[in-house]
Amino acid sequence: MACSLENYPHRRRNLLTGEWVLVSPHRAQRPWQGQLESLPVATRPVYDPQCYLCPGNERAGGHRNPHYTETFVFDNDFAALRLDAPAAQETFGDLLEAHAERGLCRVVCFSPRHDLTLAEMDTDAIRRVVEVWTTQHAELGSFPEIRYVQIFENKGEVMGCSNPHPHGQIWAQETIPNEPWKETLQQQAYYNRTGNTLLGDYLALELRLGLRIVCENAHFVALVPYWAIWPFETLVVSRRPVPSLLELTEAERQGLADILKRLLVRYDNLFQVSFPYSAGFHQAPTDGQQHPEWHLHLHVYPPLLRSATIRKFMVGYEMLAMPQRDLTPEAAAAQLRRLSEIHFRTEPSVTA
Ligand code: H2U
Ligand code: ZN
Repeated sequence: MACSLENYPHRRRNLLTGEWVLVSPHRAQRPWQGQLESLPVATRPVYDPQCYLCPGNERAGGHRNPHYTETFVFDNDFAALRLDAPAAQETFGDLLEAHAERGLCRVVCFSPRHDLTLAEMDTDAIRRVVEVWTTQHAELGSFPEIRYVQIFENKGEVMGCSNPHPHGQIWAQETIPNEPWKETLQQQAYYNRTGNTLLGDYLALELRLGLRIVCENAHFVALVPYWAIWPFETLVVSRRPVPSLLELTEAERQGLADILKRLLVRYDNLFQVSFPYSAGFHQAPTDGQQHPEWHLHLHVYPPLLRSATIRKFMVGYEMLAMPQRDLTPEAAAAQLRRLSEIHFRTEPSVTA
């Protein structure tokens, strides 16, 4: 069953935030005379003496990286949040309000290899990154000041990533930020009403409909959400309703590495380019409360629309009114589903 509104402008509700997205399927064919953005597939050296993330190199703050061989985590030298901020606030009547925010920022190098991306690393190496995310989440979440841990990656210059060396970031802070806060409220309301997690029931429905599934394994499913905003946006959901990475079994952590590998290879294959995106986990707050309503998931927000050089811009209408998309989520899922899970840059000799 396809969406009964697929030929007409319509709006869809985002289950996780309660917000709406405008879908205009008939516009997908409109002519394009705008910017052609070039994203060359550059070949990079295995080690770059100028890179501040490569093993053994000096960083901007004067610290020197160890000669790490797998993953490496360090405190961000230009952290947006600090633990030593004073507990201060400022208000002007009920009009203006500000509060000091304490927190910590870390950088996670995924690999010593300057030339790889997560999509090009093997599943065992991705699994080690999953382990680091998990232990970092446990460590940062156990600080009494920290109520939310945001693990994310900006990949590609187009997403504002400053360095091609494969890495992600973790920002951990005193309050629950806007996006996970909206999701907390939506998930709580649903859980209180039904006793099930919102994403557990949503996933069961998507598996039954089969329209928006991209790939799956025994523990995780990658799908284009019904309410996707970005053209090829995906949501990776655990089959078992767990609040965070901390509750995953060993087999589930392996399953997460496997689904990431397969999804990211598909993305690279879509336009035969190292696919840019911002991605990150949403998990239960680390505020000392039980969060049975929370269901671990990963959002992947890639900007590309039609080719390696044509991206979706979130501008006028989106900035002023609401998110809007042309390509339907069902069409995007069908395109991603058709792709190979063998990376387009894999040399035949390497796979043999
Ligand atoms: P991006 O992934 O968005 O490019 O960020 C890389 C981070 O690395 C950025 O937050 C940090 C920047 O502050 N960084 C260091 O901590 N040390 C350095 O020597 C350079 C960059
Ligand atoms: Zn490097």
